[in-house]
Amino acid sequence: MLLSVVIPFYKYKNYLKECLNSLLNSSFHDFETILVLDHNEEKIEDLLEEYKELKIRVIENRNHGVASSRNLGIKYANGDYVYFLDSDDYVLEDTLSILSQALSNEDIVYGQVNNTWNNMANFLEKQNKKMENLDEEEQEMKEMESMQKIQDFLDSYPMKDTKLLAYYHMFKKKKGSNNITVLSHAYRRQFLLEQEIRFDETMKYYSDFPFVIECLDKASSFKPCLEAIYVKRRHNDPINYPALRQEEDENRFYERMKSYERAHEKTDNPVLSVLIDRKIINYYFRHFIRRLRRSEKPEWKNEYFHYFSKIMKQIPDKTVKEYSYEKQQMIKSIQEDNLDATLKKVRLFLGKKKLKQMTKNKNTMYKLMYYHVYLKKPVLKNVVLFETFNAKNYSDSPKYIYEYLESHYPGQFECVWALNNGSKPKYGGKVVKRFSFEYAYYLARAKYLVFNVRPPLWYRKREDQIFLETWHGTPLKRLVFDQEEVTAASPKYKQQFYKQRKDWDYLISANDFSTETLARCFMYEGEMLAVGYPRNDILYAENKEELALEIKKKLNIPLDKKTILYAPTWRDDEYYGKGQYKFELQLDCKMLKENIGDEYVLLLRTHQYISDRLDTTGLEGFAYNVSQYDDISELYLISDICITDYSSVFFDYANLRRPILFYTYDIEKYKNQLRGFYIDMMSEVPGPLLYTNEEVLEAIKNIDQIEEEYKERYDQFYNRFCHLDDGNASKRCVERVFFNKKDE
Ligand code: C2G
Repeated sequence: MLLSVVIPFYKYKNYLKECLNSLLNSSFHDFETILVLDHNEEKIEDLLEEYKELKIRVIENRNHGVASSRNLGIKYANGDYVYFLDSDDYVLEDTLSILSQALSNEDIVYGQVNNTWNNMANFLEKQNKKMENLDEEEQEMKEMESMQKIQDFLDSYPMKDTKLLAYYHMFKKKKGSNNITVLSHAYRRQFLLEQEIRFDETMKYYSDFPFVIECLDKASSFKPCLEAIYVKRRHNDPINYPALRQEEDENRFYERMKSYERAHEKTDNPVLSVLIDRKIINYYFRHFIRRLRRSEKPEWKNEYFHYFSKIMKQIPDKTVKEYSYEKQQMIKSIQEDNLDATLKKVRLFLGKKKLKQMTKNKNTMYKLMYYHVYLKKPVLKNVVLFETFNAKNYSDSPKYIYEYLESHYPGQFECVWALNNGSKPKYGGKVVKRFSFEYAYYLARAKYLVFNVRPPLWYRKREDQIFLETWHGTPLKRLVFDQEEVTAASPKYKQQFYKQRKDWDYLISANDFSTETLARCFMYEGEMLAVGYPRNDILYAENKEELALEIKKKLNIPLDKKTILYAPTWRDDEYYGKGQYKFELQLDCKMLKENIGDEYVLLLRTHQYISDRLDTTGLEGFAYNVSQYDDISELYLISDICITDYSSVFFDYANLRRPILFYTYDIEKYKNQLRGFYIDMMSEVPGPLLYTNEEVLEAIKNIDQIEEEYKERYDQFYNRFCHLDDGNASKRCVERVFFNKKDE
């Protein structure tokens, strides 16, 4: 047998499934799978059954820890080579096959790690997109640069052999990870056994480092196989499913130090020794000084500092001299165990760095003012800052809360709107541009903040501020902690959300379903305002016919025709860049115009994330692009039929009890790959799912029949999701938040 794949398993079965799946789909088969169960509480019999083709050998580990599990793997392996695979990572279809072709007699054949936050399907899709957008010239330049780096490295040492190249690759800094890893390489089993190389079982986090150093020291032959990609998956939910590297632990610091000491003990090789020292210095500049400066834990300035000082002291001057004068000075201070001097230099160093960053980007100067000036001034008692969809428009619940405040308590509050689209709030509220000095000022000093999405990440909640999060829809698509994969947002999304939601004093919920779902998927513990949606108050206005007429006139659309609103949502996987999503209209407007143009007009409304502009040439007098119109609630009022897909739009529109059609041409992909839903669209939504333009046309033509057909389901839906809305949600919300009144 050529290869033994050793998988230590501690927890998180879902990841393990993906890992085993990747082995099953491997194009190479001459390997054995050794699964070492380490203190496993999750039952995995079903997985063993599902992947029985892999003939997994299960070994129970009684000692615990990844180090001892891997050691057991070495002990029981039968293959010529041992390949370590963590249970939360995976290999690509051709990884093992490429690797196996490179295996001959070398002690170590080294592959390459690719870091990702995604599962295999999304990882591959992103890789494909990258390939599609690849600029060949740019790529060539990059390759040349990296070749040059290797050459420079090799030239800087007098010895010339394959070992040096292996050192280079193993020590190379990689985007997203700075650790030396045992992963992605194949180790000749006899080499490990003869040299008695094992993982240090007293270590929980950093046993890789000394292990790899010992291998590098003792191996007599190496071979590169960088095309054999190992995919290291980072956990996007460090709150509920932290990876080992994300776990908080008191012992982490000492263990890290121990790993440096052990690594040095394992080798006398001068090149390796220098490389280890550079790693230590790198840790000092990248992590240690920041902790030293900012951590509230006293250990960093006491025990940790003195301990690290001892380790730094052992680094020879020759290595220190490779660094800039300023860095050398900082290294010297810690080597002398001088805390005050170190702190002084560190403060200056980090301050300069920050200033450089700030001045490089003048646009962020307002943040400097926010932290250093505005936050230091007292909170302004009656000031309220409103923002919807990152200041993209004047709409949603904040608008209705604002208008209720202004109309019922005129002059009592100073209301400020963050708005970037030139809209003017009713009652003449003050407008500031998002991410301006004024914005930062109000963010720091307004007593009340009313937002329908999250505030900027740099926002710091003050004790006497009151934050009202209105959110922006009843959830249909899975959100935050209910989402296994986060494909659209930053990989740190869950972690950030966890922190940010602690700032919310109140969260609005539109119905009992949202109360339960939002509390769970946001892990929200603050007060839930189950008051209905302020943004839906207008749908219950007594003068809604009058209002509808005014809105139609404002939009310049025919008054004698019926109106269809098409309001789809965005797709997580179709984007140009951050927050800029693509949308290709799949609705055949031309065909609709020809068939129903005499009776209807069509309003096209893309989601606020969409940056594509719809083209309505040739559709004049029939299709109107209302994507830039501020408030979709007003559009609901003037629409006789609403067509949507997976947007929360239909939960609100149902308040009008008018017909809803679902144009769900990509439901399979959306449901399975992109998001997953909370309710069953097939059986629970208040209208038919339509997959083709012909079906949409037919449904419009037979809308009375559809209304009749879906009547019962519509009623059930209305009772479940619209039961709190009655036109007084703003009132209930304002009384609770601004006047501290509680419902009896
Ligand atoms: N919206 C709009 N026009 C569209 C789609 C949506 O104006 N074409 C507005 C509606 O007010 C809708 C809100 O944006 O309720 C949220 O849009 P969704 O399509 O539901 O998507 P998303 O922004 O991902 O929010 O809990 C709700 C979720 O957070 C969904």
